[in-house]
Amino acid sequence: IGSTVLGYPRIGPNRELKRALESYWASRSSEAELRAVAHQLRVDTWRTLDGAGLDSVPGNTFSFYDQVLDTAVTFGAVPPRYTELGLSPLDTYFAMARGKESVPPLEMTKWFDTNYHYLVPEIGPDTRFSLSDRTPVEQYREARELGVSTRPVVVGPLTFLLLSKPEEGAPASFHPLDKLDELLDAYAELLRELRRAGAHWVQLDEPAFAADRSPAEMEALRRAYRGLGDLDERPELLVAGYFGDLGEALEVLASSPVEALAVDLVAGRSAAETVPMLRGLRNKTVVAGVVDGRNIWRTDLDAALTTAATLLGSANEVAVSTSCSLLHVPYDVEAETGIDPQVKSWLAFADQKVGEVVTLGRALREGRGAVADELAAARDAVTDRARAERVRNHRVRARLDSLRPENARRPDYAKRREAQEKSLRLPPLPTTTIGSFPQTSDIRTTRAAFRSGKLDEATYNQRMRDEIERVIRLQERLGLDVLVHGEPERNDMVQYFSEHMEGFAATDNGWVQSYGSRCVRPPILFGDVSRPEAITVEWAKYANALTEKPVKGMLTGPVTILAWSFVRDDQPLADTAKQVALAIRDEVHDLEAAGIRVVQVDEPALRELLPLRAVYHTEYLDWAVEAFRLATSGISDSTQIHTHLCYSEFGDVIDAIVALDADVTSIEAARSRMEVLDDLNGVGFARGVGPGVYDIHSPRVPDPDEVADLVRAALRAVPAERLWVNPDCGLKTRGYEEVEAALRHMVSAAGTVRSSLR
Ligand code: THG
Ligand code: ZN
Repeated sequence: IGSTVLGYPRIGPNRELKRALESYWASRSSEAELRAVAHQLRVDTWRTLDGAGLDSVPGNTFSFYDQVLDTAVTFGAVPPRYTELGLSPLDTYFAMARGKESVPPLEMTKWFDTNYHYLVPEIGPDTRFSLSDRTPVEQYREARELGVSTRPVVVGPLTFLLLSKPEEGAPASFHPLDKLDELLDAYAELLRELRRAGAHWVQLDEPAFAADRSPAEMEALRRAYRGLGDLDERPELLVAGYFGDLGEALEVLASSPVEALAVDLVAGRSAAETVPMLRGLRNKTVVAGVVDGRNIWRTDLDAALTTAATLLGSANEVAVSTSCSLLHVPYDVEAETGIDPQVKSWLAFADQKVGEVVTLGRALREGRGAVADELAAARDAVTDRARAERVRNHRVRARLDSLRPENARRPDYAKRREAQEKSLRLPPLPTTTIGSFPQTSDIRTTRAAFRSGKLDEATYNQRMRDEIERVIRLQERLGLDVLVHGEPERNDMVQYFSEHMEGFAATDNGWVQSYGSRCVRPPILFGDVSRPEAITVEWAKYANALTEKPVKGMLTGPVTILAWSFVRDDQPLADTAKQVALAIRDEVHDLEAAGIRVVQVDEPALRELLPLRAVYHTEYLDWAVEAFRLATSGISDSTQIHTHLCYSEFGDVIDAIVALDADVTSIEAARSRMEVLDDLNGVGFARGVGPGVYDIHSPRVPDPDEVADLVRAALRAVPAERLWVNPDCGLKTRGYEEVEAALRHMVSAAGTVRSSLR
C-alpha cells in the first residue's frame, strides 16, 4: 500500500457536483448531464491522486449524495415506500435522500463527531440483502480504463448495520445486527465481483468501533471478518478504523484473516503505543494514519515519521495515510487568495495532505535524505507557526489567567426570576421565535452585493434596517411577546461571528460537504480569540428602539463556534473555548448596556462535540458548560438569558443542559410530542423551557388546535409560569407565507390556552 489516503472530497473543487445536482433536481438538466459531471469529477480525482504519486489510490469515493445511502442501495436495503414510487434507480436514490411529496426521506444524522451528515438506513426482519447495484465495480472498471487500479472503499458491514435503525413496525427485540449473516453474503458477492474485475485491494471502513461497543458487537466484528477473510475469491482487505483509538476492536481485527489495518494515529494517538503489541500483525500491513484528515494544519512531518517508525518491525509492512477520509477538508489551499500569506503557509487542505502522505511514504521507503527538502519546508512552517506573534494575544492570555470560578456563575435562579418578571412583565405562556426570519432572495442578493463591493455601506445598512423594521412590524402584528430582529445581516452564524473576531481566518472557497449538495465553509481558528468591537449591538439596538416589546439579542455560543470551525491543534480545546466565551461575554455585556433585556446564546452543537467514548464525556461537558456560563455571567439579574438547542434526544447531555443555568431553554419537541419535558423533569430542570410547538423542518402549517393541544400537553409537565411557546428552530430556510400563517396559529393557540388558565 505504501502511501495512500482513506478518502477524498467529491463535491468538486468549485462545487461542480452541488450545481449539477441542484440543476437536475430542479429539472433544469438531464440525468445524462448530471452523470457526465459526476464522471468528470471522478476522472479528475483519479488523475490527481495517481498523478501526485500515491502508491494506492482509493476508489468509489464518489457519491451522488452520501456513502451510507450508497451502501444501502448497493446491498438492496431500499424500503418499499421508495421502490413503490416506480422511479428510475437514480430518482429512487434521490427519493430516499430527499423524499417526495407523499413520502418522507430517510432520517439524516451526524457522521460520528464530524459536521458531515449521513442518511440512516432502515432495516427490518424482512429486508432482503443482495448485491443490487454494482456501482463500486463499475467505478473500479472506469478507473482501470484510465490506467488507475483503485482500491474501492465501502462502508464496512458492521458500521453499516450499527448506523442503521430498525424499520418502523419491526418487533421491539429486532436489531439490524440480527441480519449480519445475510448481509455478509452480499458483501461476499461484491468482493468476488471486484476481484474478478481485477481489484487487488478493497477498503472496508469500520469507524463505528471508535465508539464504545458491547461484547456482542465485538463478537459480531470477529465473526464478520473471520468470514470475509476466509472467502476464497476476494481482493486483499484493508479494514479502516478512524475517528479514535479502536482499542479492543484492533485486537479483534489483528487476529482476523484480513491483510491490512488502517489506524487513526491523530484522533486515536494512544493507538501508537498499543499497535506494536498487537498479536497477529506479523503478516499484515499497518496503514499509519499520521496526517490529520479532519483539520487543515500542515503536518509536522518529522513527528509523523517518528510515529510511523515506531510501528516498523511490528508488522510486515508499514504504510502511511491520512487519519480518515479527506472528505472533511476543502480541496486546495492554493485556491485561497484572501488568507494572510503567513497563516496560509501553515495550512494544508486535501491536495496538500496528499502531497504530505507521498513525502512520508518516500521517507519511509528511501530514507529521510530522499525528501530532505520537503521535510525541511514542513519543519520551517511548523516552527514559524509555533513562534508566530500573531497567534498570541497577551491581553487575552492575561484575562484568562485572572478568571475565577465566580466569573462563570450567576446568582440564584429565584432571584433572577423575580428581577426578570419585574423588568419584562410578560404574560404566562410568552410567545417568541428562535431568531432568524426567512432569508429572501432579495436579502441574499443585497448581502452578496455589499460583500463584493457593488453596494456601499450606507445603502447596505439602510436595506438591512428596512428589513429589520419589516420583521419587527410583522411580529407586532402577529402579537408575539418577545421579538427578534430576524438576522438578515447573517449568512451562516458561525461564519458571521468569526468574521468579526480576531484569531480567525475566512476562506473564499474552503467548502466542505455537510450533507447532499449542501456545504459549509468552516472558519480557521488560528490564534488567540478576541472581539475588537461590538458585533451585533447596532442591529439589536435599532430593532429595540422600534418597539415597546422586548427584543432578544441573538448570539452563538462558544461550543458551537468551535464545533463548526477548524480549530487549533496547539492548545487544548477547552482553552480555546474559554477565549471564544470571553469574546461572546463582551458582546452580552454590550447588548445589556445598550438596553437589551433578553439575550439568547445558541448552542445547537453542544451535543455534536460529545466524545465518542463515554470515558471522555464528563471532561468535555465540564468545559463546554463552563464556557457557556462564562459567556453568560457577570450581568444583571434582570437580564434574561435564553439558549437554543437543535435536538430533542438529549440522552447523554441532559445534565449538562441543566448545568448551563440558562433562564430559558428552547428545544425541538414538536416531532417528539413533548416527551422531552418529562426527561427534563426527571433531572430536576426547573427553569423556563420552550419546547418547539411546530416543526419548521417541514413546510406544513399546523392548525391552531393542533398547536393548542401541544401546549396543553406541555402544561402537564411544566407549570404555565415556566412554559414558553415557540417554533422548533430558526425560520431562515422557510418562506414568508407559511411562516406568517404558522406564527399566527401559534400565537392564537397560546392565547386560547392562556385564557383557559384563569
Ligand atoms: N452552520 C454550520 N455548520 C452546520 C450548520 C450551520 N452544521 C450542522 C448543520 N447546520 C448543517 N446544516 C446545513 C444547512 C444548510 C447548509 C449547510 C449546512 C447550506 N449551505 C449553503 C449551500 O451549500 O448552498 C451555503 C451557505 C453559504 O453560502 O454560506 O445551505 O448552520 N457552519
Ligand atoms: Zn435549532
